Amino acid sequence: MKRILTGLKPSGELTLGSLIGGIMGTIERQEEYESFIFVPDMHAITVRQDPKVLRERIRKNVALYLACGVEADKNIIYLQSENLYHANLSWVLECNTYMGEASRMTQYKDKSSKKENVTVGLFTYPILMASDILLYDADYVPVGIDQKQHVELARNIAERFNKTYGDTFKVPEPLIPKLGAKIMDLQEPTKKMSKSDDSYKGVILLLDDEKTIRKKIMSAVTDSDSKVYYDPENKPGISNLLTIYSCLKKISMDKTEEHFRNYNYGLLKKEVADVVVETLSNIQRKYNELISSNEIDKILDRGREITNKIAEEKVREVFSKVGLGR
Ligand code: ATP
Ligand code: LTN
Repeated sequence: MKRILTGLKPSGELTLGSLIGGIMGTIERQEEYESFIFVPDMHAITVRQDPKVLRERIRKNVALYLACGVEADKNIIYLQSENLYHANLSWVLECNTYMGEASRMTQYKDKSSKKENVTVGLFTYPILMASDILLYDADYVPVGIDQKQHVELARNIAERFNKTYGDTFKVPEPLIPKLGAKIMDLQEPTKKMSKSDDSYKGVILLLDDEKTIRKKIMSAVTDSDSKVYYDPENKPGISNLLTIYSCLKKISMDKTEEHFRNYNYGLLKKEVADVVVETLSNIQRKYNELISSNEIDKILDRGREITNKIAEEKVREVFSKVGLGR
């Protein structure tokens, strides 16, 4: 059985973008693949986090995975920080990654140019991500377009390591959704909807209430034309709303365009808001049941046990090939 692996950082509240670009791809494939879904909490501390808030978010993330439709018995769900092998392997991979290739990561360039006090962790972040993936010999990694370059780095590291030390890692493939790989900010539709934004005005959070969701969608930035059709270049706002509708309804863009052909912008927004509210209220109902239950701990204990065994074996093999230890 092929393996699929993905993670959503607990660095902010999860958004509609994290659902469509990150988690939906895994949910759709959970029947046919062996899936590994984890919370990359160590990735979250590349920027300063409030420890109490971070801990709460980790739990929230797991509850949201489950509420979104990840089934606990069909998937292995775990926390990155509960498996010390992630950071162990990451060190060896860092020593097999060149400054040049790590420096080319556009997310690092973007994020570091906007911040002061940039940490070394923000720079080495993609190598820890490579470790997350390579530890488990994942075949596929469903991610949004922003993470594609990181998965490519993981591929390069794996190929180089295999060439130098002999076959050790599976070379993973990114799985980018054809539609919805980049859900845009509703206020600035040329920019990714991001949970680490300062303002959540254009960002739909998975736990937003109905009134907030409707308000955000009804005030989404559009254009001065009045026709509804998909053209991300010239009509980014409208195209983003159509994409959200099409992904959540699981219908093609052709069918979506057809459906909205004679709509005005106000009516389009209302119907998009209806489908978002319906999707998120179902998720929130399940989330509320789960968040205070002890089911989450049971699931994470099982995940910790399974993944530690797999990872230990891989790290032993790597250490031995590199010549570490006795
Ligand atoms: P940030 O929002 O802080 O930049 P992130 O969105 O990269 O972080 P995650 O929530 O961990 O962080 O992302 C989880 C997955 O969801 C990744 O595969 C990412 O590519 C995808 N994703 C996140 N935002 C979007 C978006 N707006 N559109 C499509 N996919 C997204
Ligand atoms: N870098 C990703 C989160 C992440 C991830 C991973 C995704 C960390 N490790 C491994 C897929 C596979 C992000 O910022 N969204």
